[in-house]
Amino acid sequence: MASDTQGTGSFYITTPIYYVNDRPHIGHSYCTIAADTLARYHRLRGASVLLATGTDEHGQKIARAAAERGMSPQAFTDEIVEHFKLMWERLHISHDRFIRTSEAGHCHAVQVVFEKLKANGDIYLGEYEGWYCVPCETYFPEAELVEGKCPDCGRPAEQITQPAYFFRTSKYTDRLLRYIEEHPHFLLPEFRCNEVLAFLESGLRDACVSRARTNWDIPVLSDDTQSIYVWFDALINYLTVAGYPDDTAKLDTWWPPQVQLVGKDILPRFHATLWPAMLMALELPLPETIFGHGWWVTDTGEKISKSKGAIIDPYDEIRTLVSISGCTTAVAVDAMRYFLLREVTFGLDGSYSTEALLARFNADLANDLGNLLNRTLPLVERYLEGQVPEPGPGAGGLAEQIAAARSQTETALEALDFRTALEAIWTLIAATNKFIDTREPWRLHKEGKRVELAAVLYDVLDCLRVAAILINPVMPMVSQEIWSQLGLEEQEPAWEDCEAGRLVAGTTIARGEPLFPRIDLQRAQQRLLVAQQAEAGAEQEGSAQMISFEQFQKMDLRTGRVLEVEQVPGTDRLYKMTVDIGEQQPRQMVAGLAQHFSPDELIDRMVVVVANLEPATIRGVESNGMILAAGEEVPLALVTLDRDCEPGQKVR
Ligand code: ME8
Repeated sequence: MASDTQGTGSFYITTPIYYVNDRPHIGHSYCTIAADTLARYHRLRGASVLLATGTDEHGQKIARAAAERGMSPQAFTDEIVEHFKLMWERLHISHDRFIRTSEAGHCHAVQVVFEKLKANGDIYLGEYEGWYCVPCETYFPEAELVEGKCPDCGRPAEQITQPAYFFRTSKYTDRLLRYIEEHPHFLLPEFRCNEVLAFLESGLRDACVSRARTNWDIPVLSDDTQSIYVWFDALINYLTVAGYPDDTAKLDTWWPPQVQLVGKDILPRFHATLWPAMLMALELPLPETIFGHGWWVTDTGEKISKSKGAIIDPYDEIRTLVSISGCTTAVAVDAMRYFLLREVTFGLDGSYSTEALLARFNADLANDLGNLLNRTLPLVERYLEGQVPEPGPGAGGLAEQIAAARSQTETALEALDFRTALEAIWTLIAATNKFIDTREPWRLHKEGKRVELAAVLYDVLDCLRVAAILINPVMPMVSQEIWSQLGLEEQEPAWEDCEAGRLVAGTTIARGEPLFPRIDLQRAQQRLLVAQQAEAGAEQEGSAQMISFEQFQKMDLRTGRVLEVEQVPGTDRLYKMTVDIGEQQPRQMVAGLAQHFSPDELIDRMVVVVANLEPATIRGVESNGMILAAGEEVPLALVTLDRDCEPGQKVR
């Protein structure tokens, strides 16, 4: 369970540090929004919070990406880092620290850890023989490859043999197993913990933690032939942020982290094994909870990741929401934050679609929360001169619902179950809407029941106030907006005020524009469709010069022997040719070679033929394939073969 600081302690929470080989997408944003939500929750409860995120900048993958752009790795990472910083600003991420692994202080920390473990024998020199996946920056034993390919990303792994340093992960297997069993909240969710246990029970192999010296990794201080493996370097960022190794006072305050959020992809191999083993070797306490969240895929089931290309930019989605609904950007950002945390149970995979975002916007935000605010404030203006009334003797009708929503939200957030937390808050919102329906304040007004009317509207406003606090960690801007519409601008929201009856009578409300304009879903869907079609068209145009490997593979190129050549009657340019391409019958083809090649130059020549070109009738003669020749306007040279081979061979 994520430690409950009860407003007194410190709360250190981390996200993974993201690779900078490309721009941030919805997957990174998901994890960072979840971390931000917990950070905001604990701040509201009065804890001192350290929310850290950042970028993982070393390694061959980054060096290659930089080289492809003709840039130095430093210049390249400097540029990409800005995309991450901008994205976090746009998504209202309240990080206290953005760490880059290229910072001098971090390089120092990594070198200190390495030398320390080398000195105590936990790091030793050996020989690495095996397979390495460059895009994943991961070493694999042969047995783990899938048909010679990386088991994670499916791309070919490279075989390498080199002297390298190893970390004695194996030595810590049993201790780690025991630790996990004794600390049920160490690895969450539970089903992922079981996966890790299974992984551990097969025994840990020592981890290779260095490679031949490169110019874009942290050098091993005591051996100038070696650089430190990027994962070893990256994991230490969590220590650097907390002041390791020199700022011991800071380290005392912040170490260990209460919560470390990571994607399920980097849990078993790194955060649940290598990382705790490194901490054990350093004799440092382990994090309280490491949570492996699930994966977002597109609604066509494609993984959303930088290395695979199917990228969803959350800010593009936010802009779409603004243009379709007419809400403000700040509200749309919060709607996206809400959607990501509400749509899927944290820990499980989810499929992303704009339609689902719009549907949630309408159902939960416009119809439930927005409607509650929009129907209540005008009643207060109309019947109560825009002032919060006295609670009155009949008040407190929603006190139980408020208490339940608060305690359920707390329990759920402590367990990192954002979805259940939001469901609890929405139960309160629904109950309040229903309360209005059944108490009918308009009727009370008509019947002149002023005290009762005041009591009902007080309860509703009080619930809105509590809801604004409860949603604050997930939707800080919307919370603030509701807060000021309730006239509470002068007051700081605090978690402890999630209690019925704390709204001060006499407060003047300040009704504003509706926050969540309702979307016409049918029209929106049509707009999305048109936009998608336009995008697909643009993509097609843009890629006219390029074909994918799959497209290339669709071409059936084969060797052929020219058997017969004769002029197509009535033309200067065309030959009717028969070509043996290894099939039972030779093929007939029409080719524009007549002005540049005599029949004798062609007969018996080996040529290359496109065998699966659609049949065509040219000047009345059927043509079943095309003979390749060089030359843009006129055929200058035939594509022939430099060695003898049989007709019908595949050309690739
Ligand atoms: O692994 N759905 O960095 P990375 C949900 N640098 N979350 C996703 C996601 C998706 N489709 N795609 C990415 C690295 N993520 C290392 C980490 S930490 C010491 C080093 C999130 O840029 C998810 O949290 O590949 C995942 O763990 C993280 O981004 C990996 O980002």
